[in-house]
Amino acid sequence: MQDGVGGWPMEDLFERHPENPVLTAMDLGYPANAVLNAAAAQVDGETVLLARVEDRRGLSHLTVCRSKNGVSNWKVDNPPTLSPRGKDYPEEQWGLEDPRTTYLEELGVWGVVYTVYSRQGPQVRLATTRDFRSFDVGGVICPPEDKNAALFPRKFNGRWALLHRPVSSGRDANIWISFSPDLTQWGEHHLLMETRRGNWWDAHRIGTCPPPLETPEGWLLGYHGVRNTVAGAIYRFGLALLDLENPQRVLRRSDDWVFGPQAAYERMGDVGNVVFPCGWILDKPSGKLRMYYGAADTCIGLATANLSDVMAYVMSCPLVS
Ligand code: BMA
Repeated sequence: MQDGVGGWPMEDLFERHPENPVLTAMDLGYPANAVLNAAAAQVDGETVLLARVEDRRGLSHLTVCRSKNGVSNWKVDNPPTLSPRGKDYPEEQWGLEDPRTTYLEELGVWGVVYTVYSRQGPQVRLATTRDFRSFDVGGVICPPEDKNAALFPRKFNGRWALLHRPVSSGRDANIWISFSPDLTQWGEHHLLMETRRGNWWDAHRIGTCPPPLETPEGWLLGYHGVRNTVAGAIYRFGLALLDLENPQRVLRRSDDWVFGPQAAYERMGDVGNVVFPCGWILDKPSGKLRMYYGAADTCIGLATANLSDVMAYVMSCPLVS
């Protein structure tokens, strides 16, 4: 399964787990089409994935999957953890998608931002939870068309910060950063990073992947880049580094993608040629970073890296002037 077709197999920073895909629709214990694009957290000694599950209507909900080793024996919430709530919430009518979660130490809660999908397009909703068992579901914080949101874990000069991807019709899809005093009112919108156009791997759309990770060198930002080809879009993953105290400054950006569809389960599926990480977990004692990603919009894979290798790589990337 490991090697895909074509392409020089890169000396990947991230190593695929030999048991990939680690979670498939067959593991859910209820009928579903696909499980993909999961937020990830380490809670009370367990790996928690808040996974997007696409049902057999084509609509998605979010459900918690727990595992002691983060690889197998998933215990899956059934009924699902968060589902569209019916006619009083028309903004959710086409489903809930692609969550990212960040521990907000000051508040003692996990912030979860996810896409809610309506006739007017995708938007971002915020929920909070202490344990991934009960959730306080808040309002829509980014109106359509917006998605791919992720919170920073701490405030900057008294304001929370959010990465997200607003799009207006016919325009590029770029990463923005916004600020809020209370997680509810968001403003001070700033364009953070743009697509590179032309033949670049991140030519057509970019969006934040897992939430930014704090390191001594800066905020490690993982993002997906999309290139449209005559055979369809290819979703790959690259890195950038943001200034630690002023995250609206991009310091470095990788020219190359660091993770892309290679294995058969990434090349083939409902939407082939897609890797889409929404969560990573750092084990501080070992420095191992575990990244969970949607593969071909069908299943979930796990890839690991040493944070020190990732940082050495990102520090070798070109400076952004
Ligand atoms: C993006 C998102 C993801 C999806 C990807 C590939 O626009 O909607 O949920 O994994 O497309 O289809």
